Amino acid sequence: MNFHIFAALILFNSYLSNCSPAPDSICNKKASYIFTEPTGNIYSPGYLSNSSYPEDLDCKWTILVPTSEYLRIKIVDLDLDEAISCEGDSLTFNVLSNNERVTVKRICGTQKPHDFLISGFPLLSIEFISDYIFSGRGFHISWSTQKKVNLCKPNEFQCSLGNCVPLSTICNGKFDCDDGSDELKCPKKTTAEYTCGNTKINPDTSGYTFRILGGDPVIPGSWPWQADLQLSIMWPSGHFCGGALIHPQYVLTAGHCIAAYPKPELVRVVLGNHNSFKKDNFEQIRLVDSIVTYNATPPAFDFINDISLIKLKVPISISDGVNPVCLADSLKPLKTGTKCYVTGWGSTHGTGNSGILKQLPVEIVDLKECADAINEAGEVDLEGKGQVCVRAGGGGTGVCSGDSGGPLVCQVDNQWYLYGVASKVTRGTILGPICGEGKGNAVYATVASKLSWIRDVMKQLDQMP
Ligand SMILES: [Ca+2]
Ligand SMILES: [Ca+2]
Ligand SMILES: [Ca+2]
Repeated sequence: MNFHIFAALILFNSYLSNCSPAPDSICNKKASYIFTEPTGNIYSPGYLSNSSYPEDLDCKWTILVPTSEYLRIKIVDLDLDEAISCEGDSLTFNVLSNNERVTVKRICGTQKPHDFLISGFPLLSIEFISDYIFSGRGFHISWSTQKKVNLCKPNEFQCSLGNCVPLSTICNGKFDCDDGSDELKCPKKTTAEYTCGNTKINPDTSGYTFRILGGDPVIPGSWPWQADLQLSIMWPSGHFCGGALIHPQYVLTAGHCIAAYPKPELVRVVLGNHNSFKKDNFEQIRLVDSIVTYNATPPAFDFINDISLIKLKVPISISDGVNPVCLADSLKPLKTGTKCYVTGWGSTHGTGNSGILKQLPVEIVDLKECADAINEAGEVDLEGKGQVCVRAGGGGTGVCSGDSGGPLVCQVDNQWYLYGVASKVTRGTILGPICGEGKGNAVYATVASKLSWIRDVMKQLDQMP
């Protein structure tokens, strides 16, 4: 073992186990079992004896990667708790970069991610944590080292997300990769025809339920512009904000959502999503080409005009469950009392259907009457046109953390128009964010006041090579 790797190991692990006992038995809070073999398997405790893993685990394994080789990780089997940010049980992959531990992937749930490569780092550390509720079958990981920086066979193309498709499918006009990356470097095609604000599957707007905090699950595909912004290192969800598809290649969201994750490579956008933990019929994953924030360069944003525009690397394909919404312009002003809808995967605080897209009917309320939701200095422009306020039905309903960036839509002449993106959905308190209190007021950044900006940015970005 050369000195550099040894020093890196010391940094990685506060205590090094001696490399002898069976890996399955090494699982205490201090030691990390170190593998130096070119291939091998790692199992969660109990996996090989068909029993679920114990509670309160913190297991660590480290794999050394020979210089100028790459480490291929395959998740052979996976059965852990599922949570939006894997806050229950989780499997985390860390590398050491400039003497700092950097997480490259965190997974949970039961949906196996594609194989992935660790390249350019001398070692990989894997950490498995379990909490006190629910244990599954666990996991089986296999690894191997290889000399080529590619996961696919010679006659295959490697998609950005890591799966392989035949070379003949590149630029054939169909999206063969989950993320559409087989159609990325192709001569530009004219954009597919579509009618904005059109739903092939109609949302259920029959009832007036008072219960996204307490909201009702939607009919899958009935809000076809709903975008799910996810942290790219997380799997299967990593949801952190919502968004609205306004063109096959553009999504609007809130500026403050992007402020937290200001680089395109940190964000993955999913259209047609319904259940955060299962693959849905209409689902299309897209990576991000660029992000532009109104009035600011991320990570800064404008509290009043809280909007960012995301350009996707590859346009989505229009389907029954994925279709852009129309942009509201000043010719369609909102009257106080208009009934509109908000949608999102935001926090439900135990009101049910966590991880499922929910809808909530809201009423447009006068901004000045909306003071309890926007009482923080510098965050409100009561005279301006940058914000619109909505009110849910009361009784602890409303939008909440995680709904930010999501759409406020109203139906005009059988078409749905985007009037705003969720900007201020919680009220900061010393106990943490509160939502759904009082009448469930929430502030949305208006779209009509930023139409010319949106069009200018799209024009500029489309002219870029
Ligand atoms: Ca658990
Ligand atoms: Ca293709
Ligand atoms: Ca899904």
